[in-house]
Amino acid sequence: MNTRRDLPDSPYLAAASGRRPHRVPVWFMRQAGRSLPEYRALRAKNTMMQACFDAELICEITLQPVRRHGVDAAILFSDIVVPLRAAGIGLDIVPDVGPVIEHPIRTPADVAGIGALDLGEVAPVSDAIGMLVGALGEVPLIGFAGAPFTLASYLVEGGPSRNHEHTKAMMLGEPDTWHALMGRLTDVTIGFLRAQLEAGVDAIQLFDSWAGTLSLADYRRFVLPHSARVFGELASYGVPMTHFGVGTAELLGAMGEAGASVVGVDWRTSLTDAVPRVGPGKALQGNLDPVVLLAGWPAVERAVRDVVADGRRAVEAGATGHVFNLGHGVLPATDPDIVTDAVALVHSL
Ligand code: 1CP
Repeated sequence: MNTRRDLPDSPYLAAASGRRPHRVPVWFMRQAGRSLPEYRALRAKNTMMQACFDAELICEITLQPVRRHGVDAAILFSDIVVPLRAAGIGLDIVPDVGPVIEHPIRTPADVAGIGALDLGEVAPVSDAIGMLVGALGEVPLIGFAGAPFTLASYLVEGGPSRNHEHTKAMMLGEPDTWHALMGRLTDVTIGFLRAQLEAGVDAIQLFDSWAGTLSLADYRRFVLPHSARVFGELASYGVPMTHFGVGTAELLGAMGEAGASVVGVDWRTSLTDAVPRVGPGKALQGNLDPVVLLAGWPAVERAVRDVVADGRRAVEAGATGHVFNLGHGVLPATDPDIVTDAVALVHSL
């Protein structure tokens, strides 16, 4: 029941698939969420987990930033831990903290206890996607999942972490347990993305937010084969696939090799410098520092113009396209009007 739409005029889909867009496409990671008063109003009446498993709420929250900002893509409202919950793992998303895991995964027995993704549990996500492709008109919908490493970091640590010490201890000290865990998480990620693709998303993004904590050698040995399996198994859908991480300047080449068509770049690396790192045949997405949006309009205007100009140079240098975005997500304290103005500025350039 693959219902994917044909959206030939979408600037996002054009830039992400190596065609020439009629304007620079822009969307923002975490464009839905706490920066929006209309989101906070809905969340006051529902927990994050209730919202993530309710088709009407998923649909409404996904549409909020599209209505308000006029962005060139919607991103499905969900969270990277939603498929883990749907695989039977006890967890919650705690306000102002993030995902918290009831029983951190530390031993081979813990790993063996991780079940498969229950597709029935994520039916509200599929239902929401069906509603969204109707409601969005010409605006494409990006589906997403967490990459195996970033999911593993939450499961092994038990929650958000600065140094990922338990995660790296398992990875380096018990490689068999590590690869078994990554194998199971890869299956869960593929299952969740496949469900979204079958329901009609127009593109996907794999968030490996915390991969930048790894050396290139460790990334290649312990992470890349698993993330490459995600892209390999989903390539036949023929949709743009973005691979994103933070602090990944040294990993950009390997992240491109994993098989995505678009590689996310954070603000630490210029888009032009990213081109030879990422290698030929890839589009770039990024890379405004999210903190700039808190610095007042003159600073925002300057930085937006710089990123658009850098994106043009990157395309001249061989990138197959540029999708304007932040280098990481919109911060909750961001004034939504600044975001709307930034979108309009990108479109005017
Ligand atoms: O209290 C609240 O209202 C919840 C805040 C919130 C929201 C709005 C969380 C908790 N997750 C989300 C939605 C979400 N998460 C989206 C869809 C919204 C959009 O982008 O417009 C997406 C794509 C994510 C993905 C996500 N969740 C990532 C990868 C992207 C990134 O920002 O790096 C990660 C690492 C998470 C975990 C997570 N969930 C929530 C928080 C606060 C966190 C981060 C915790 C940490 O710092 O480790």
